[in-house]
Amino acid sequence: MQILTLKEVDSTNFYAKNNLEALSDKTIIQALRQTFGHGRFSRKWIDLGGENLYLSFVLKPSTDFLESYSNLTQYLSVVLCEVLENYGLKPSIKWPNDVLINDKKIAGILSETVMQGTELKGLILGIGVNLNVDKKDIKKVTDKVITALNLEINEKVDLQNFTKDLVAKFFEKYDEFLLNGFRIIKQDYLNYANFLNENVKVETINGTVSGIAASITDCGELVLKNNEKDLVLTSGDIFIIERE
Ligand code: BT5
Repeated sequence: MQILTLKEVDSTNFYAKNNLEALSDKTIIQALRQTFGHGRFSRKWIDLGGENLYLSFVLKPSTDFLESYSNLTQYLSVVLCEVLENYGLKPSIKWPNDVLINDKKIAGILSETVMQGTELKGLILGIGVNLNVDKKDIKKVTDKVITALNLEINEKVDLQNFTKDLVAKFFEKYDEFLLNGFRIIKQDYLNYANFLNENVKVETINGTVSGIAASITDCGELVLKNNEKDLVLTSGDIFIIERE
């Protein structure tokens, strides 16, 4: 495992994709600044200063696509919650993989798959975590209530130590996770889940659906009860949790 640190880059995910051939399995690309960070569906990941975490795991597990690869974002969200707990916090997960502190978003995870025909060339698993943000810059993210680790614990966070802990914890159970899939982290994931039994609205590629978030399957899918029908959602985005 190797960490490659860049002073500034458009996006660590772009860098990893553009240099994929030359990068070996389990390389980490970390940037101190990111000028064009992105999330899912072309959304932006905003750089809130140089002491935050922006990195991508370059993973080249095999040329076939295993089901567990599509749950790596959920695996990483559990790993991140465990690291945040060491700072005395109570993190939660909003399906599928947003990590929140007191309902405020502190991190984002983005997985991108590089295929050549039917052959898997690699998986790029990007993560951004707000570690040290000036209070006045929090409002730079206008469409969401967000937070940063330093604001939650009232002290500066050491970027290097945080990175080391996150990366070490990620690789602790990574090989086991690839072999066994979501079911080995399901209980941990459920312990962090903040949406079960709530009324939720989920944006999917086929439109918005709503219902009660009833459960999570052994594959990490969300089961939504909607007029007595069960909808099983494999991708999407909870954007509203309607608490009574
Ligand atoms: C994500 O997308 O949350 C995944 C973000 C992944 C960022 C990392 S940074 C390293 C690597 N390189 C990249 O280019 N990307 C990855 P999504 O679920 O689509 O959420 C995006 C939304 O998060 C935005 O629309 C904003 O509402 C919010 N957001 C943007 N910047 C944020 C920040 N710094 N902190 C908290 N929320 C933010």
